[in-house]
Amino acid sequence: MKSKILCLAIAATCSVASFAIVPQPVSVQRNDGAFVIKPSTTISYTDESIRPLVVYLLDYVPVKHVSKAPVEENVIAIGIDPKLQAEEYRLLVEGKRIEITGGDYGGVFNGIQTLFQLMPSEVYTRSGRLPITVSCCLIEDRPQFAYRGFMLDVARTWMNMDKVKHYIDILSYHKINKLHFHLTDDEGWRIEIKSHPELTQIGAYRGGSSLIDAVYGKWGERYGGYFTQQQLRELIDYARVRNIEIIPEIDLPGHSRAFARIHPEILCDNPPEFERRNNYERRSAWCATKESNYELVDDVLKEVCELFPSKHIHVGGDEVALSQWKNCPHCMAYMKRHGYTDAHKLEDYFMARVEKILEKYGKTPAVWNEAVNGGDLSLGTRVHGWENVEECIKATTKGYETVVMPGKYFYFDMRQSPYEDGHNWAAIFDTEDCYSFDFAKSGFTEEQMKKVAGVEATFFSELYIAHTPEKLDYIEYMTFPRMCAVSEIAWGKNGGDWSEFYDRLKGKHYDRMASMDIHFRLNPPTVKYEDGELTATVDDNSIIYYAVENENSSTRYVRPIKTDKPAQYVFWSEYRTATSPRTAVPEHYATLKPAMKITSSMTDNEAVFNRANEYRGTAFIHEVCKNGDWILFEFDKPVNCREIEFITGYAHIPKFIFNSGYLETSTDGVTFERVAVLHAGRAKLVNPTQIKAARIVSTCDGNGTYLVVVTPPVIKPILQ
Ligand code: TNX
Repeated sequence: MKSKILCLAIAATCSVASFAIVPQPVSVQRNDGAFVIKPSTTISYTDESIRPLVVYLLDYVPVKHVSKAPVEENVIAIGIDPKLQAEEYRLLVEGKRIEITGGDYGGVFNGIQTLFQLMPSEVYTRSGRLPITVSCCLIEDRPQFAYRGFMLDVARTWMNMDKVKHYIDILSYHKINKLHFHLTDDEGWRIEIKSHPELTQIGAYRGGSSLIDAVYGKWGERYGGYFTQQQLRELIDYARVRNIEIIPEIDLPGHSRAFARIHPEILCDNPPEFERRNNYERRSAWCATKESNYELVDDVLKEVCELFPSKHIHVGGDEVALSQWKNCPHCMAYMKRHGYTDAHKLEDYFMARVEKILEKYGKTPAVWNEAVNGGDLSLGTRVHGWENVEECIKATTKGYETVVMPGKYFYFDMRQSPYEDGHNWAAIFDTEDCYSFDFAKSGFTEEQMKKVAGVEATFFSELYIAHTPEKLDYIEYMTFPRMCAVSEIAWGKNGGDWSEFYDRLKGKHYDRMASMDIHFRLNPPTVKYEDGELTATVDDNSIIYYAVENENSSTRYVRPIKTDKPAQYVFWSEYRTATSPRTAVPEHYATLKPAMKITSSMTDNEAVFNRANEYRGTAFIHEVCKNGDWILFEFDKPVNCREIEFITGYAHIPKFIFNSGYLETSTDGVTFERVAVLHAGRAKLVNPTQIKAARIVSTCDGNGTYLVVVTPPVIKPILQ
């Protein structure tokens, strides 16, 4: 007799966990028995519009037969039922057949993704192995939000076609349906504009002979790339098959330094001292009042609108440096004529002109939240609320369709624990923090929720230009599994139960992600020191390794380590394609703060260094470094330690550094000896003795930015 276990997704202790589907479906009923997909199985379809999904499915499940006529048995039947909602689906697995019925194309696609998650994870490797056994079940499912997005910043870190396609694949496996494509920014222009080939000829490359400043250690080398319109069409089609709409972004009127290096005439007519410092062009915004600027914007947007089928075109509107407009005679005169006292009004004016251009080409703007501060944009505009929750709520209250993406939960360029690389301006947050996002607890009312289009996660990549060459797997480490959490929120989970979700993640989804070839992040091991023994544990199936600090080794951890110096051990774990950050007992991170004084050839203003001298934080030197510039650290008493690291730039943000240079030290404060070259703006000495002074010397002219940051040296005590 067949026993049926009714199992709604909300019930905690049912067999849903054994399917461990991400994002979790609305309802799952598990039945006895299984369907076996064999080479002889047929894929049948009802409707020409879903024919691309047959081709898609065959790539993962290469059965021998396809039929447009109905087939009764040994079949995977896909079809559309208009009674279901957009993107809704019903997946029925019985002993004789599998049936996927979607409300539309997207619904069928979503059903196929859920079917994949009922299979062994190898399905994602497309190795073509059959038979595949699928447990019988009935899954009925639909998304809460029509907008489930991810933003990829290819302007700062160049990614080629294969990488973007890989991203489209892995996002679509998580039922993400919008790719916000950040194509232009200060550091690069990545979209071919046929009427202005110079934009990509020059703007797509940094360094070497390019007008675009190199960033971080690639001075002599011209590097980068761009998408031709033909390639973009290919990506649009590739994404469309996978139920993803690509929404391009041309960031205006700020974040336009790359454009302005090629067309300086777009900038305001600022006084010369305002424009440049040591050859560094400070201005990045289009002048709001030059009429010719709107013609240029029109040239660009015309081609963008022709190319991309999306109704919305993202036109930026974030972080406009208003000081440029406030110091421009034309902008000031315009403000005076119109009685404006606030320069934000000029942004409203600029964006309203852009909206008119889009309208002409049948499109609607999407913008970052600052662009609707004044409220001149029409209510058809879609707002991306990024600064914080309040800005999202404000936009919904004004009546704008809003994509909720406050940095605190959705910005994956934020580091995930204190000692990892990455920004921290919004928060330091990991997958668990991300999963805790809750609309109601964040203050959204029911009325405001009606204006929420959905959620979006981002990866802004300006920090990862730092890695040589651009380390794309680092982006995956930053993105997954946080993206899995966002996929659940986007699908409908609100303030979900972390431990239930984490069980699904590590139970099955880690294997899926590994088979998807995602280089994701694991939680770090928990490290404890008790009774002379160091132990490390993990809460997943990963393998633990350890190393003695500053030794180039890696040993598998199998049993507690007896030691009287626990602080020198660092631990991490690995699982297939995934890795955790390194971690250690708290004493490992303890530092000494001996009295010292910092001076530099770049400034004689001692106050600049006060914070750093007292180890309360960083010092900002508002100069561009030149070859031979130095920063001198003088200690009141000679320092002995097990490790000392001298750092230019922020410790966890590889920018504002001496791009190249060396470190010299002195035991008497008078004679110096060169002891190390800078790597990534820093140099570390192990077991140094009697350091009375140290000097970092630049061998580069400029660092691609307008300042140098000095972080106090990190000094680790000798272990007793
Ligand atoms: C703010 S988000 C920006 C980006 C940066 C990001 C870094 C937004 C609209 N502007 O230009 O890359 O912070 O987290």
